[in-house]
Amino acid sequence: MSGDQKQIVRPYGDTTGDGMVQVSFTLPVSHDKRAEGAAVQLANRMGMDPAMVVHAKPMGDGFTFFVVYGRVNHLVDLTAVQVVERDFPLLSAKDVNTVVKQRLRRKLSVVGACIGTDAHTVGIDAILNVKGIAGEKGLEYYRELKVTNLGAQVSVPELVEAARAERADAVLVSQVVTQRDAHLHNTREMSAAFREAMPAGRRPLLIVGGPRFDETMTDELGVDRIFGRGTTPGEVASYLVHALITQRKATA
Ligand code: B12
Repeated sequence: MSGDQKQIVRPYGDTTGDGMVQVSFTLPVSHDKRAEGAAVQLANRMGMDPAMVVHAKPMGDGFTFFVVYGRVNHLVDLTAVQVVERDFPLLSAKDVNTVVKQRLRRKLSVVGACIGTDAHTVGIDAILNVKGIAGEKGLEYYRELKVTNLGAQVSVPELVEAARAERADAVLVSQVVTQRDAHLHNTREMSAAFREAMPAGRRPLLIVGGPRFDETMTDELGVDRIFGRGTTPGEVASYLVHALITQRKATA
């Protein structure tokens, strides 16, 4: 953090430090004056005062979507913010290939899938497919990585079996749907299955990703790393090298 940056901050809307924020939500009521009043009441109870409905749109029968703009008095203490910082160096594809070739002396095997009923494959494909994302090629592009992408709606037993057959060094799971915490349940089921099926030391690195994961939950979910929205293939490849080769050798 730079020296002149404040430690305590508050939101900025029209003028510095005015505390103005904007939130959106849907209420199960038809759109009328009373519905807008209900939205303001909710915003007030959330600590926004004054609060103003700046957008309201009927969402089918009996539902209204709102955008509310208003002031909060809450402060943010930047020194108390907890996040997972990247604790490994970002490597180029060339460097990843070189380290794997020289130090592992075989291809590094990666098995990926969307598990449970989740069919949102765009995220895992962005990480694995050659096409990649954000101008970066996916892991299939890396000469020294062997990628097996199982696709959508893979069951946990199928995933464990594929990881065994491919002698996976790492298993990459994507979970996008979060309804009823499906992403958390599925991830716990997956990590428990790997722990049961394989002894410690033989277990592949377990990595999950998706836009709504809390990256600090690795221990609770029994995984080695969580990647959130905006992840790029280069970050994942660099982490694989760090966790499976560089760090492992250093601590061995
Ligand atoms: C495309 C899409 C679909 C497509 C999926 C096509 C496909 N082959 O993937 C289709 C139309 C099939 C679909 C269906 C459904 N969808 Co949909 N869908 C989306 C949408 C519009 C975009 C998702 C996407 O592709 N993002 C782009 C990728 C690149 O981003 P990403 O997934 O976040 O991935 C990045 C990171 O998260 C990370 N990452 C992700 N996974 C992994 C894994 C690893 C290992 C790593 C390292 C990193 C990583 O890296 C990626 C690259 O940066 C979202 C809304 C939105 N705008 O996000 C809704 C959304 C995800 N869908 C939603 C829903 C509800 C559904 C349905 C249930 C709808 C229905 N009633 O039928 C079905 C469920 C189908 C199923 N069985 O899963 C909801 C989920 C809500 C929730 N709370 O869970 C969303 C949020 C829409 C909404 N606002 O309601 N959907």
